[in-house]
Amino acid sequence: MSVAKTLSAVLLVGVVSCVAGIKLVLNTRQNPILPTNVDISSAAGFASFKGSTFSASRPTKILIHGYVDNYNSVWWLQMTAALLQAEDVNVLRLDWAESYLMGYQQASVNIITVGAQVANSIQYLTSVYGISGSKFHVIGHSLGAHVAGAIGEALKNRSIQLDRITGLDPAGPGFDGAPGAAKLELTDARVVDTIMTNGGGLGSNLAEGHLNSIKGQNLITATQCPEYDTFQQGQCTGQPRAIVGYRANLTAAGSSPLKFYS
Ligand SMILES: [Ca+2]
Repeated sequence: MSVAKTLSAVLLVGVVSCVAGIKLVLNTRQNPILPTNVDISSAAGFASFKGSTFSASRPTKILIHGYVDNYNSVWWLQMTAALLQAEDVNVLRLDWAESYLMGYQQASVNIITVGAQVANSIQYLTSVYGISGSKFHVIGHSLGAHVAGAIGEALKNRSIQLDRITGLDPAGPGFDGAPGAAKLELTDARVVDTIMTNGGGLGSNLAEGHLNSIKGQNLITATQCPEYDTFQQGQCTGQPRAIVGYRANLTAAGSSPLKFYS
C-alpha cells in the first residue's frame, strides 16, 4: 500500500497508540548548551518543564528534524544557537528518531501519533502555564515539516492554533496527493510558510503553505508569481516582492497559497 493510502487508512481508524522514546530537549539563554530533556511519551514526563529554564513569558520555537536526521545534528545545534542569539526564546528540539527505525513508510504514518504527542505537550503548556498557541512557532524539515503539520492538525481539533509553522523542504514522496489532515497545509497554523528547493526530488512539488518560496537562489527576497516558467520568462516583473525565510512578511498571508520565486 502506498504511503498516501496508508495515511488515509490511519486517519479513518484514528490513532490511539503512542511512540515510545521520543522527547523534547529545551535550551534557553540560561542553558544554551546543556539541554533539559522532557520525555513526552507519557503525560508524567511533562513535569520536567517544572524546574527547568522554560519561561511562559518567552515565545517558544519547536525544531523538528527529518527522516534519518537527528535533533543533535550540527545544523540543528547551529539553528538553536542562532535563535537564542537573535531572540530571547524557549527552543525545544524534538527527538523522534525512535519512530523511523522501521523505515520511511512507517515513519510517514507515525508522524500523526508523534504530532499528537507534541500537541499534548503544547496543550499542557497552554493549560498549566496559561500560554496561548500564538506563542508557538514550529520549524520542521522534510518529514519533520509534516510532523509540524500533524501537531497543528491535532491542536486545531482542541481549539488551539499555532502562530506559525515553517516547512523547510516538506517531504514529497507519499505526501503529494495525501489528504490534508495527514500533511502540512495552510490550515495547520495562523501562518504556514515554506521554503522549497527540492521539489520533485525528496521535497514536495506542491505549494501548500500561505507563503511558499520555491526554487529560490535568493533566500532573502523573492517575487510573487503563479508558476516558475512564467517567472523565468520575466512575466512577473513588477509583481510584489517579499522577504522570505525567518523574517518573512507574514502579513502577506491570505486565504490561498502564494508562490514566490527568485
Ligand atoms: Ca494538515
